[in-house]
Amino acid sequence: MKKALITGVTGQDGSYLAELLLQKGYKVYGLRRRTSTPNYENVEAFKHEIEWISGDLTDLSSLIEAIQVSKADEVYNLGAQSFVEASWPQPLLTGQITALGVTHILEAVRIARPQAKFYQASSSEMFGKVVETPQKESTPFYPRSPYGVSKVYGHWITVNYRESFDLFASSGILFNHESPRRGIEFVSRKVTDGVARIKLGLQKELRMGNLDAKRDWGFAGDFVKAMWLMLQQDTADDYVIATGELHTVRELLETAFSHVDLNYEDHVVIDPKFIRPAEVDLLLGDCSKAQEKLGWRQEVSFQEMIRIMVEADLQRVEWAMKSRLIPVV
Ligand code: NDP
Ligand code: GDR
Repeated sequence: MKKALITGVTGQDGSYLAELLLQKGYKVYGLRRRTSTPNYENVEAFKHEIEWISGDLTDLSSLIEAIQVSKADEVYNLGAQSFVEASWPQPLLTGQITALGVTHILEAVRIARPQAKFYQASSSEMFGKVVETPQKESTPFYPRSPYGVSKVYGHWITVNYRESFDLFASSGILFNHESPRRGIEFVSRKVTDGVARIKLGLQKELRMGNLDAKRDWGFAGDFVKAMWLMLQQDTADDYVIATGELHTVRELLETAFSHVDLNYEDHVVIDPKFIRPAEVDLLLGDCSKAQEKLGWRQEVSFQEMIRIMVEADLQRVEWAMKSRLIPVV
């Protein structure tokens, strides 16, 4: 039985990856950090199948212990302070987790289990300001936020450990991917949750930032398959994972609101609070390398994904109203 250790398992991607690996017959170890109220929302349905290990990406000894206990064949480093907007008010914390945290986990692998295969969750945010489009593995990085800068560090330290210590360390440069398990602050989920609340009469307006930002949005369930495929190769490498399709935030709003027969223009209010100090205007990926070498393909379209997310939020908000967890106004 193969063994995998996942950091960030309670997050969106970690939960889909854990589910995928459990289906494939892996023993899955999940690193969880201590919180006063544990949050298992994303993994609720299969949390008893996960072997939980306490640890934190800022604490090297806990990571060495996690690697020793799990004896993992595959280590997926998905843990991060992953919200771009929060990285300006919390740049040091972001750097400690999202940048230096990668060195911590790589050190744990190097010291305790150098034969393990390692996956680093790199990001299209590393491309930042448009230098070339579509963006591929060879496109130079120009990050535009403390988060993006931290991910560039995490990416290069992964490459460096591969070249210095001959570790099997691969990076997936993933473009935005969403799902009903997406954190509520990220734009897709903020919109689908807002649509559900407006449709069910809980609120009238949705306050947004830059509607002209363009992203290449895919479905998280498809993207975690690429992570697994990267660690099934004979050699470690870096791969862009994307859909190759571009949409504006405005199109995202149109798609989500029209699914419940509403017009976004009647509800959306621009709030300068959500305009970022430095914006990434356009991210569009070219994933031909992953298609050729990994045989990876996207399955869920943008429209289908937004439909799934709106439906899931309608159900969730309706249930919360019925259970009186959300007051009916
Ligand atoms: P989420 O924000 O949903 O999940 C982040 C996870 O990291 C959570 O499980 C969180 O735990 C954990 N975490 C945070 N801080 C620490 C810490 N100090 N030690 C250990 N674990 C910690 O992110 P996603 O699932 O969306 O993304 C997964 C990874 O992929 C991240 O590294 C992200 O930066 C990267 N990425 C994501 C993309 C996307 O579009 N989703 C695109 C490209 C890259 P807790 O539940 O306790 O908060
Ligand atoms: P991003 O995702 O910053 O690309 O990072 P996010 O969904 O937060 O923003 C996407 C774009 O939408 C614009 N936007 C808004 N964003 C939010 N969150 N809230 C708003 O009200 C709003 N209005 C407009 C943003 O300005 C931005 O241009 C995500 C994260 O998952 C990272 O961890 C990951 O690395 C990258 O995707 C790829």
